[in-house]
Amino acid sequence: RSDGYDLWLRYDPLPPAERASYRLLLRSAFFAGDSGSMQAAREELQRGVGAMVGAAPIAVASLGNADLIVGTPAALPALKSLGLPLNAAGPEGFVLRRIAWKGRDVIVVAGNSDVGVLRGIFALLRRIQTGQPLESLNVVEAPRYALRLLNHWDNLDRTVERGYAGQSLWDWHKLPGWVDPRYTDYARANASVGINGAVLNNVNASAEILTPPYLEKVAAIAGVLRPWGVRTYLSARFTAPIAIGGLKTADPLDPQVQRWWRSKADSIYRLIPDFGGFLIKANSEGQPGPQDYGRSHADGANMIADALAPHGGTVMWRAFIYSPEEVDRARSAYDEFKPLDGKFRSNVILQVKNGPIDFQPREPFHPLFGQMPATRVGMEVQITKEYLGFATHLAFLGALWEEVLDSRTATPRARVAGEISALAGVANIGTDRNWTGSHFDQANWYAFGRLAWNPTLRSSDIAQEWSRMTWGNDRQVTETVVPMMLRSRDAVVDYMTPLGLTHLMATGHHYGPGPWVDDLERRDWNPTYYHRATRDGIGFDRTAGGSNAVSQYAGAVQHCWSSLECVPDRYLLWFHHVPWTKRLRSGRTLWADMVKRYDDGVSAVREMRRDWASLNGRIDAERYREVTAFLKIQEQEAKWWRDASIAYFQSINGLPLPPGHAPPE
Ligand code: GCW
Repeated sequence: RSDGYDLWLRYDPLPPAERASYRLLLRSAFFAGDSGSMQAAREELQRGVGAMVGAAPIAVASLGNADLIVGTPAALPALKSLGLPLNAAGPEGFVLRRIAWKGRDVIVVAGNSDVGVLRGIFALLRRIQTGQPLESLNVVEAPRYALRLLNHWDNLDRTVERGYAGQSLWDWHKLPGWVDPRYTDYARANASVGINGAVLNNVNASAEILTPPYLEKVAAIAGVLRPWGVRTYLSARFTAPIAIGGLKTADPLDPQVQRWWRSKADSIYRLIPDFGGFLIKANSEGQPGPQDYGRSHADGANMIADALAPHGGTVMWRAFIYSPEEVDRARSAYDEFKPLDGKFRSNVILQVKNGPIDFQPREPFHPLFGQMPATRVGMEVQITKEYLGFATHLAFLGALWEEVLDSRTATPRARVAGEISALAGVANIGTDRNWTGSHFDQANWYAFGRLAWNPTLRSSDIAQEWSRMTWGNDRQVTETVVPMMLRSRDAVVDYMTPLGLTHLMATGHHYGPGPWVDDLERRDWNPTYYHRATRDGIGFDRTAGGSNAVSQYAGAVQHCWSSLECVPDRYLLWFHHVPWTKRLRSGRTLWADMVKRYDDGVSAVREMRRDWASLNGRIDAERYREVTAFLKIQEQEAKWWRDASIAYFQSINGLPLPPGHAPPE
């Protein structure tokens, strides 16, 4: 298929020589067990190997003549004698090993659970897709985080908040009577990268999702996702006891309210025994919450956590709060939640966005990471590209997430990745044939899953895997596509918000430039609030002389970012208000450097177009054409960003354009 429906699970036929060598290793397979997950594993193996190698492994009923042995020690006790490192695989991981067994060389795919085995099959298929040898296979993997979740911002009318890939996948109207086969392909894709949960509905939640008719629909989806190791979660509206329960209050300390949530949880678990839990946006952007009743975020989260606890469910309580009264929006979440450290139940995860503002092309990491030692903290990233050009701009977010996960927190060795216990990604998925609105945005879904499984993976390796699986193993294609992907996010930063600028997008939809906007009802929504440009300088002073948001960071980080000498250029105007004439590390003045970066952003996109054009004929025409057209849009809009931003800032600082700057076309 060339419409992108198959995502990275294309299983294109391999070249003849490779086919022959893989075929010898994979003629037959023995599967221990017949659970839904094992059936899924068997079918995926047969589908993948069949398509790539030309012949699917024959399922055999005895071990003796199998090339491939697949199962758990519980289902196949003989696995216990092989000395496999299954302890290191944990409940969801796997072991892949080529091993001599009874005089024959076999490939073993083992896990401690059938879902682990399924993930092992996907890992094996990925190796075949990317042309890696299996002769000395010896792998053990376990996920770094127990919760690796997609958050769908899907409304019940099938619109998707910040969705750029069509309608919501969930066809509520036809559920539960009709269960779209697409849900299975969705689950397969998630399983292939290790995503193990999905919050089905928007955090700006309608209470209706918790009514019995909707819960039956949810249960039907959960039934499809289950064998693939993906648990179902829901966003809950804090005032659901009023909206659908007939109560007069949603006060978390009110016994009737507590009872309502307990019985709601009980009825959900009767329908969905492995239900994952609730995601909650409370007292944020107009959503109701415990503070409406004079209670704290901990009171609210704990009350719902107590209702889920008997069933093993989790509450993910979002830390995304801010109000126009704050001195600085970037300070809000830390100021509110830091004093609550240690006050949350053990089945609460505080879900914190990667940066302190809002999914911008670049932000420093959120100051709550590493500073809530007595709280489980999860990171929320946005896979959908609300502030990064929607679906047409190519921006590989693996690079963004790698940067955040890798950021040093307090001590030189501590990294954000080590401070969190869950990763959530706001999904970019919809009913478009290619799922994500563009072919390259599939890479962001893929990279999210891979990093949630293993946050030490390099984004360059992830891009390489994805490119080979998606565009094929042609070396020239890989060597062109991977560098395009790796520079793409910095290009977006450069043409939208260089040097630590942030939140300059047009109002509401957040598409295109709007740095001049200054008349919104909430001051903390105006771009001028963020850039603070004057005739003399630009940037938000977050040092001790300003909002002092920098004091929320620990030790060396605080020290460095407070100082103009030490702060990296990429965060310069995030933390400092700097004169236009100040010389930067480049030797250029701030103004000249900024203009240069806008130019660089445009040039980078122009080069991406040129590089892509060199692949004409090496990629199927349908996908080639769409990417070509999207890159053209991106170049036009990169110029729009550059020209509008430079003209606006010039209208404030009155400075001439630096020499060498290409005038607007
Ligand atoms: O990024 C902002 C978005 C809102 C979103 C909010 C949030 C779901 O503009 O659309 O609402 O963040 O994360 O809650």
